[in-house]
Amino acid sequence: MKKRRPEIVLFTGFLGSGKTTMLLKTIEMLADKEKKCAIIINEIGDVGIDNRQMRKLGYDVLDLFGGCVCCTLKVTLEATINHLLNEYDNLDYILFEPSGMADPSALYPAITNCGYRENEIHNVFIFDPLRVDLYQVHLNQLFRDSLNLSKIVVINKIDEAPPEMVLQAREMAENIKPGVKCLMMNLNEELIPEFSRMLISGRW
Ligand SMILES: Nc1nc2c(ncn2[C@@H]2O[C@H](COP(=O)(O)OP(=O)(O)OP(=O)(O)O)[C@@H](O)[C@H]2O)c(=O)[nH]1
Ligand SMILES: [Mg+2]
Repeated sequence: MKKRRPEIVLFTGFLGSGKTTMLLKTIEMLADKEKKCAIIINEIGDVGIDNRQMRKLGYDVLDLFGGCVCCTLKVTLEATINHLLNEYDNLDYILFEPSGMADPSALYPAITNCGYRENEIHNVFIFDPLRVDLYQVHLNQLFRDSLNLSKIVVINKIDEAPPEMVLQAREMAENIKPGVKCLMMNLNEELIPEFSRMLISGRW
């Protein structure tokens, strides 16, 4: 009997916001819970993903990394997701980090073409509070569009950003999307339990 489809989680956010850091923390947490993950990554930034790092995360994840599961998007996203769905019947999660320059809405058709409904796409928007000015001015439209598609906002770098900037980031998100769930995190530490619970339970 075929298992249900893997959950699909997108880590969106602008260049350098913390997508890869969050993704690595997430794999680590999921590997601890013996979940099987595939990663699709668009671009390797300054925090690279390599097999050595993966080896630390335990055999199950490493096993998947032996193949082509950690792909750059040489082929289209749609083909990559279909490949994962066809080749692996034991995947629990597909984690995807698009490029920080990508408009997330452009990615949705590829995912829905693979049989996911739009509301099944768990889009986590990573909002670096040190960049509020940039988002307010130059990237405002992209910010609005990204935020509107996201299921939750992670305001990270709370160890570096002064509290007033964190608050400003939160207010900015809430102004655009009233009621949006904002989780504050220092991604150099553990993910906060609330996020882990959402991911594991599938209730976002
Ligand atoms: N202090 C601190 N640094 C963070 C946090 N989150 C991410 N960083 C740092 O921010 C920098 C960029 O993080 P990445 O995870 O590479 O960001 P990205 O969004 O993947 O970047 P691109 O893929 O290049 O767009 C790295 O030096 C991270 O260590 C955080 O919560 N606190
Ligand atoms: Mg990255």
